[in-house]
Amino acid sequence: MKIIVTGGAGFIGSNFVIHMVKKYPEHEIVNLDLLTYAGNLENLTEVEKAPNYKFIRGDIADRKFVFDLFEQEKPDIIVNFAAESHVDRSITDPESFVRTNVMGTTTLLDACKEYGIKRFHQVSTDEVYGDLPLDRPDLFFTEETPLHTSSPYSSSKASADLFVMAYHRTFGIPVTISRCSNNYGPYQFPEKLIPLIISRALADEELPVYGTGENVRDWLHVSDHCVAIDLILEKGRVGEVYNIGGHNERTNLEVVKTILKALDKPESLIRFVKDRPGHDRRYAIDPTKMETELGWKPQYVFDTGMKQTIQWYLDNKEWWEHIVNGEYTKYFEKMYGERL
Ligand code: NAD
Ligand code: TDX
Repeated sequence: MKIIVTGGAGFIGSNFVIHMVKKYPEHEIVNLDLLTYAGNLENLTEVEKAPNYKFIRGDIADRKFVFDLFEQEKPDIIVNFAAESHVDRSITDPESFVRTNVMGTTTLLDACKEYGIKRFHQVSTDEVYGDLPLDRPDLFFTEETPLHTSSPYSSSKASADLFVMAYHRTFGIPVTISRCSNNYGPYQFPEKLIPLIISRALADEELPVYGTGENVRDWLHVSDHCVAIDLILEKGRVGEVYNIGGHNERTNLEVVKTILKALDKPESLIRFVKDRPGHDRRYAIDPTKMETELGWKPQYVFDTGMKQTIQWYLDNKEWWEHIVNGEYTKYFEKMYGERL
C-alpha cells in the first residue's frame, strides 16, 4: 500500500508520518510538503532513513505537479493534512488559506478522480462547526451539527469539507473526513497557544492572553489524533465524517496557568491583550461515533499529556529556539505589535 501524506512536515502531519512509518513497515509512506514557514524536516529525523519513507517537496495547489506525482507514484491512499492552519494568519491574509486549503484540496480530489484512489482522507477541524456559548456546558459538536464558521481559516476548511463530500457524491471518490479538536504535543509550531506560552515563559517574556482568557478549547494529544486517523483509514465507512476529541475542555487562562505552575514561573507574566476578531468562545467535541463505531479511546488525559509535552519542550529547546530566533521573531512583532 502506498500512502501519500500531505503536510507531513507540519505539527500533526509529522507525528502521523512517524506513527505510520514505524507501525507499518510494509506500507510506503510518501510525505508531500511545500515546506512553508510551518513545515520543518527536523521533525522527521527519527524516520528520514527508514526504507519505507520518502519526502517530496511540492505544492498541493500546483495542478501539473500533483497530476505528475499521481502518475509517477500511483498512490492507494491520500491523507490530506496540508493547510494553512493558524487562525490569526487567516485574519491578516485570507487568500493564502483559500489557495491551499480549498484549491489545494480540490486539486488533490481532481487527481484522485483522474487516476483513481482507494481512499481520500481529509483532515478537518472542529472549527467548521463555529462555536458554542460559554454558559451551555451541556452542548457539544456532533457530526450532524451544521457548519457555521467564524474565521477565514475555518471557512476555508469547511469549504474544503463540502468539496470532499461533493466529489464523493458526484464522482464516487471514496472519502472520509475527520474533525478534531485542538491538538497539543511535540513539534507544534510556537505560534500556537501552548508552545508559544511555554517558549515565552521560559524566556520570562510577557504572555499574551486574548480578551479575558475565558474562551474554552477542547485539547487532545496529537498521538491520540494520529491513532484515530489510522483507525478511520482501516475501519471507517466511506462517505462518513468522524469527530475526534477527548473531553478535555479548559479555558485559555487555565492552560496558561498550568504551564506557569509546571515551569515555576509567576502569573505576573500574563498580559491580557486585545481580543482576536471573531474569537470563537467554546469548542467541545462529542466523540461518541469514534468510540462506538471504531472503538477509539484517547490514551492521554490533559494533565499527564501536558506534563509530558512541557517536558518535551524542555528537552528539545534547540528545536523551538531555532524557530523562535529566526523568521518567527519578525512574525511575532507583526502579529502582536498593535495588540501590546
Ligand atoms: P501546520 O501548520 O503545523 O502544518 C501544515 C503543513 O502543511 C506544513 O508542513 C506546511 O509546510 C504544509 N503546507 C502548507 N501549504 C502547503 C501546500 N500548498 N502544499 C503542500 N504542503 C503545504 O498544521 P497542523 O497544526 O499540523 O495541522 C495539520 C492539519 O490538521 C490542518 O489541515 C489543520 O487544519 C488540521 N487540524 C489542526 C488542529 C490543530 O490543533 N493544530 C486541529 C484539528 C485539525
Ligand atoms: O497568543 C495567543 N493568545 C491567546 O489567548 C494565541 C496564539 C492564542 N490565544 C487563544 C486563542 C484561542 O482561544 O488561545 C486559544 C488557542 O489558540 P490557537 O493556538 O491559535 O488555536 P485555535 O485558534 O483554537 O485553532 C487551533 O485549533 C483548531 C489550530 O490552530 C487550528 O489549526 C485547528 O483547526
